[in-house]
Amino acid sequence: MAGKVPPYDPVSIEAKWQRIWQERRQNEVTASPAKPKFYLLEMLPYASGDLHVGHARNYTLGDVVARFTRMRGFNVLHPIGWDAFGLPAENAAIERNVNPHAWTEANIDNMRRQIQRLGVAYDWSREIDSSSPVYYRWTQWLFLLLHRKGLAYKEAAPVNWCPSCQTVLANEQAEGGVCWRCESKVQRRFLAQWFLKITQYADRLLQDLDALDGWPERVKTMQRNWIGRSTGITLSFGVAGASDRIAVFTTRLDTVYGATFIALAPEHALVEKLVAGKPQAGDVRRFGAQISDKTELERMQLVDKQGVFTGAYACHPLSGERLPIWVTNYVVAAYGSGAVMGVPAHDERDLAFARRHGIRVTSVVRPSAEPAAGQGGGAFVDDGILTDSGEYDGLTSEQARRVIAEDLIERGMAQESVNYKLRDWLLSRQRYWGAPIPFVNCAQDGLVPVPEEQLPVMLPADVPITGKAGSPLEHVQAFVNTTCPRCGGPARRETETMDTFIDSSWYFLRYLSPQDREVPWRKEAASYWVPVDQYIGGIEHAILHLIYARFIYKVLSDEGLVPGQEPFIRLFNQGMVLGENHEKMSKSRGNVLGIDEVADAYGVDALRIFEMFAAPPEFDFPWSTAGISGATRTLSRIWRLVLSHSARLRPAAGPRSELHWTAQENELRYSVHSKVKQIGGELSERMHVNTCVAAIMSLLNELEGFAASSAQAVKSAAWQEGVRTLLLLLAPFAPHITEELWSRIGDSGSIHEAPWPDYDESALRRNAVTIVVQVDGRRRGTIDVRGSGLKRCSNSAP
Ligand code: ANZ
Repeated sequence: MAGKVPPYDPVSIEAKWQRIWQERRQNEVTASPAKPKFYLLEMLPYASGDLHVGHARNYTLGDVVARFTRMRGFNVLHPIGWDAFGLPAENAAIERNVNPHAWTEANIDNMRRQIQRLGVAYDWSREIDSSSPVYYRWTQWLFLLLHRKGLAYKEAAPVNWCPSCQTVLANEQAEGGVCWRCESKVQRRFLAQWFLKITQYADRLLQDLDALDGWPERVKTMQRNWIGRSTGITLSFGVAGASDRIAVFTTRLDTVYGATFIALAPEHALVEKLVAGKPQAGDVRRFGAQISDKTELERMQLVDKQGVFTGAYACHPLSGERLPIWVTNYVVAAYGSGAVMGVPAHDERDLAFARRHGIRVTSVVRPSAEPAAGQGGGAFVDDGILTDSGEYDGLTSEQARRVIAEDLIERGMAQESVNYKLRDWLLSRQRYWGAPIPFVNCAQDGLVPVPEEQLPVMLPADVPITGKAGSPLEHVQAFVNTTCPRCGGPARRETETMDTFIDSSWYFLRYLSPQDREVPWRKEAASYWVPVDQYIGGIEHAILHLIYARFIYKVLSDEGLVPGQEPFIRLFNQGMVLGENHEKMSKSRGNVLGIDEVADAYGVDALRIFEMFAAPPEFDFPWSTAGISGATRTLSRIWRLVLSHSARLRPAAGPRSELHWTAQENELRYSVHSKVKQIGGELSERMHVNTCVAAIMSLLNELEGFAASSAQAVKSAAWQEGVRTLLLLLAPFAPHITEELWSRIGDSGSIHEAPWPDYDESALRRNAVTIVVQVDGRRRGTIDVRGSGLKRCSNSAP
């Protein structure tokens, strides 16, 4: 009785429903304490232009979870906005002479259109833009709060300088000695800069990771390593012939008898004093000047361990031996005390250095198990048994570390100490397109914060941007010249802007009260909505963004402004979509596939289905034209299946479980309900969207098979229930086609507001009984009885 089915035309259906959803403001939510909440968030996108199919995967993944969770009765907050400040806009201004504001707005308009086209159920009434004054006013407020709490300070310090971006970079942005954005080699400069004291939170940032069970282990490990907590001993060596002492930090006090030299960072405070009047002074100064442009990280990674002798000696605190003091390129000033006891026999870096400069190598730890396996001329870096270590001979490394520490501490020559690799967050940028730092410089009062009621400090428009060193704001007299809020005298504004990572460190709170002019967010809204229940974003943010956001959240928590200690309960890192050639998508490789292109050709429901199905969501997968065509075919089959029988699929009356089912119907119901159970479980516990789509496709096969099995089949309530369930299960994945079909089979409300189907436990019991048939006491065969009918008989061999 199949009627004539119109062709599936995704493009018109998708546009139609997007318009209707928007008119109905269907995805807008309000806090309602009676309902359980779920805050779902994808990481704030850079407003950098076009979106490709890789972005589509990220937003679709979030959307599937959001729509599913909504159908399950949760009040789901799913917002979006734009990380709109930053270098790309400014670089576009330099390269193409466009206005950064206009460039950013155009990008946002385009990206908003593309994301809307994907059909993601965002609450658009909460959209934020970090470059708008209504937003950055609160970024400035946050900065003043940090300052008030003693967590923001200005200090002259060696900084990472990117010669191409013409700005300083935080350590996190200069990993490996290259700029995180343009990959230029980073230089070292000495400049007065604003810092945030993230180091004060190092222990909490570390400890609280343990309880984040919903985070990937990999990300937690990356954060632990980045914080780099190291416990050891700081002990001091006297300088021969002087009253000075050199403190060194070591984690291997057991090797102390093997120390044969002292290595200092070129910036170490004693260097000048040690070389004063010595013939080595010139060499030492030249060496210092030559390596001063190397960043901390670069120095740590140097292959070539170089140095110069200072001419001075230190006294070993236990053996009394004289140890030459060297200035080296591999000891960094900002870690520990900027000085190291060199133990070449047990440390690779020290060994490389000692070999190069003819320094003695004294082994003091031998392997506990003989013979030493595969030492091969390198340093013996493992723990072992002490030798040539005076009264400590024979102790294990572990015992020796404890005992020697106790002895030295008692003699006042050492103390326990903890060091961190984590550095304070360098916040100021010599750039235009960012939130101005709300401080002024007054000849009389020094650095004075701008009072809160005067915020925002507006970023002036129409500023010439040349890309030359120095902040563009320096040249805008109307901006720079102001009055001191304290004494009313003339003052100059700070002309630097903030690192954009501060914008994204708190944005998820602004979604709670995006238009509020009185407060950054309403406390009641925060206590209802936060923390974020599920956060989704790329692994590239494992350190930078996620550590900054955790830090800021802890500060806000200490102020009583947010509940709990952690902003993101669960974190998911989605994989990338590679080009069809299996390479990372990039403009230079020419393999970028835009959302519009694909949506025009196949529709976005097909795009969504394909991307969810192609691989487990944490894995990368290559784009596949065959794959997306397959997705379109699947959707067309569903279209035909439903519309061929739409009259039969109207909302049914009466509880299904009271009906009497045939064996074939029982089989079908078993399939339907086990899929409901499976998909619900997958989506709420993991995010195995790919197996969900596979289950939906197998259900489609069964429903088609059932319909074709007899002319009467489509009259079956079990089949009708199956098809309606199929649409409900598919709704989060393919929201447009399911909405269209739902409306065509006569359901009045939106499918996305329908409840997620429950599974019927009784349908999951297969009611199978195996009856053994015996004749004259001999087994003759078995009969499987399932549900209400005979299923299968088998005969044993006679
Ligand atoms: C002597 C020694 C002997 C060391 C040995 C290691 C092995 P982590 O775990 O990373 O904290 N060190 C200390 N300060 C340094 C600095 N400013 N620049 C470069 N290296 C520095 O590493 C601690 C070890 O790093 C310390 O222990 C010190 O070398 C070195 F067989 O002291 B050790």
